[in-house]
Amino acid sequence: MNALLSVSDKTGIVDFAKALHALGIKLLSTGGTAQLLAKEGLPVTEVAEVTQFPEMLDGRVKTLHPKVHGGLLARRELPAHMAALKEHGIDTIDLLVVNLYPFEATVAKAGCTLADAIENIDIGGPAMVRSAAKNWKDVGVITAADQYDAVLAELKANGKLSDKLRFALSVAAFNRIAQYDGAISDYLSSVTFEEDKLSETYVPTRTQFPGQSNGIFTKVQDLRYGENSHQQAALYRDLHPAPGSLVTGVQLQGKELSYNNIADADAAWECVKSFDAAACVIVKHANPCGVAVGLDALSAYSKAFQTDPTSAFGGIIAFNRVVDGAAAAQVSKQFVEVLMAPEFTPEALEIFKSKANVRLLKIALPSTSSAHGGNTDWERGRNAMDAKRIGSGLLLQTADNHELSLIDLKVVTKKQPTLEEMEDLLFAWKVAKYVKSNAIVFCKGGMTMGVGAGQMSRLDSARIASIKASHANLSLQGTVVASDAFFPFRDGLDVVVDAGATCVIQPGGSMRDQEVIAAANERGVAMVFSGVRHFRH
Ligand code: 93A
Repeated sequence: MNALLSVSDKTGIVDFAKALHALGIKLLSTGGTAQLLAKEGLPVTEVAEVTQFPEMLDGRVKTLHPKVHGGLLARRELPAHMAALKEHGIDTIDLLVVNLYPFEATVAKAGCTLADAIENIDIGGPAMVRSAAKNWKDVGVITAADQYDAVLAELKANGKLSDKLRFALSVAAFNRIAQYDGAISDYLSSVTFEEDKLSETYVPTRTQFPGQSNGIFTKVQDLRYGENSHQQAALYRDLHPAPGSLVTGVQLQGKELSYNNIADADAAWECVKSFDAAACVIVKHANPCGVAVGLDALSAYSKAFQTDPTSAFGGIIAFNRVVDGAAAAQVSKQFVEVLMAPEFTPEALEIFKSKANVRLLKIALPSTSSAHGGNTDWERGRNAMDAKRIGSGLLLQTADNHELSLIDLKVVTKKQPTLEEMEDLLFAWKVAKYVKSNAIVFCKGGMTMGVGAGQMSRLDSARIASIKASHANLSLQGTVVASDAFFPFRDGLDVVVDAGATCVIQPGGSMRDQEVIAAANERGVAMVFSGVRHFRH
C-alpha cells in the first residue's frame, strides 16, 4: 500500500506517518512534508523522485503529473486501467493525505497583499484531493487532521479501509474543496480592481458584499424539523465563528435543540452578551419578555422573571455570569426550555440533573469584555453580516452593531432626566434593539417593566406593553420608555405618558419632532434623542 502525504498544516502528521510506516505502508511526500518526515527518521520517497520532475516554479508545480494522478485515478478492478499503469510505470496511490495552502487564514490577516492571497491558492492539492475523492472505491482521502484516528483504527484492525469510511472521507473531501473554492471566489469578488496598483505589495480595497456572496458555512447537524414539523432543517455555522457566538457553545445536558430553540437561544444570547453588568434575558418567540441587570445571576433573574411571568413559562433564558446553586434553584422552579451561561457551578449542574429535559448550554463570552472590549465587531463576538431570505433572493446587510453611549444622547425637553433615569434609558435602549419592531420598552431600576413587540402600529406596541405590565402587577408610574423608532405624531408619546412614563428615549428625526417635543414639555416629561434607529423586523 502506498500513501502520499502533502500537508501545509503539519499538526499530527509525524505521528500519523509513523503509524502508517509501522503498518508497512510506503510513504511518498512533497518537499516540506518529506523533509519533516525524513528528519524524524522515516523512510520517505519524494514525489519529485517518482515523477522524475523537480518541484518547479516556486512550488507551483509539485504533484501535477500523470504519475501522481494516474496512481490516484486508476480503477483497480479494470484490467485496462491496471495495464495502462503498468505500461507507463505508474504505482497506485491508495491513501492520500492533504491539507491545503492556508488561503482562508491568509486573507483573514489585516494587510494581506493581493499577491500573497494569490500565492496561497492551492492548485495541486485540490487536484489530488478531487482525483482521490472521485476514486473513493479504491483510495482513502484525508483532508483534516481529525480524520487520522478513524483511519488508523480501521487500518490497524483490518489492514484496509472500509467502503463506508472511504465514501465518508470522499464526501468530506468534496465539502472541503467547495468551502475552499467558496473562500477564493468570495475573496476575489470582494476586491476592487485598481489597474494602476497591481504591485507585489498592493493591499486591495475590499467591498463588504462580494459578488457571489458565498457565505462559507459548515454543517453542524441536521435538525429534527424546522419552524414547523412539516419543514426540514439543518444548522450550519460560519467556518470561523465569532468568539462567544451561540454556535461555539457546548450542550451539557437536555434534549436535542430544535430549530426554534436555536433561533430563540440566539436572540437571548446576543442580547445578554451586550451587557457589562450581570444580566439575565428571558426570550419567547424571538422577543425578550424579561430583561434585567443585577448584582449576580440570581438577582438579575428574579427581576427579569417579574416582567412577564406568564410569558416566561417555557422560556429560553440566558445569563452573562456564572449560574450558581442559588440561581439554579430559583430558575428550576419555572419551566425552562433552554438555559445558557458562560459557566455553571457544580451545585447548579447537580440541581439541573433532576430536570433532564432542560437544555443547558455553556458558551464562553468573547475573551475581551463583552460590551466594550476588543477592536473589531468580530473580536467582540459579533457577526459582521445579517442575512434575510426573500422569494428567490437574499437581502444582506452589515449587522446592527451600533452601541449608544451617554455622549450621543441629546436632551430635547425642558425637563432633564435624572442620573438614575439616564442609566435606565441606556438600559431600555439596549433592550429595545433586541425587540422586534415596533418596539416599546418600559424600564425601571435596571429591569424591563413592560415590553410591546412586533406590532404594525407603534401605538399598539405601547398599549400592549402597558397591558402586560398590569397583568404582571407592575406599575409603570415613573418608568422610562424606549421606542426603537421615532414617534411620527404626538399620540404615541401620549400613550406612553398616560401609562406612567416620565422619561422617553427615541431616535428623533420625524418631520413632526417639534410637535412631539412640545407634547413632552406640555406633559412635563423628559425626552432624549438617540439619533439612531433600531428597526428589527
Ligand atoms: O502550488 S501547488 O498548487 N502545486 C502543486 O502541484 C501542489 N502539490 C501539493 N500546491 C501543491 N501542493 C500543496 O503543497 C499541498 O496541498 C500542501 O498544502 C502543500 C504541501 O507542501 P510541502 O509538503 O512542500 O510543505
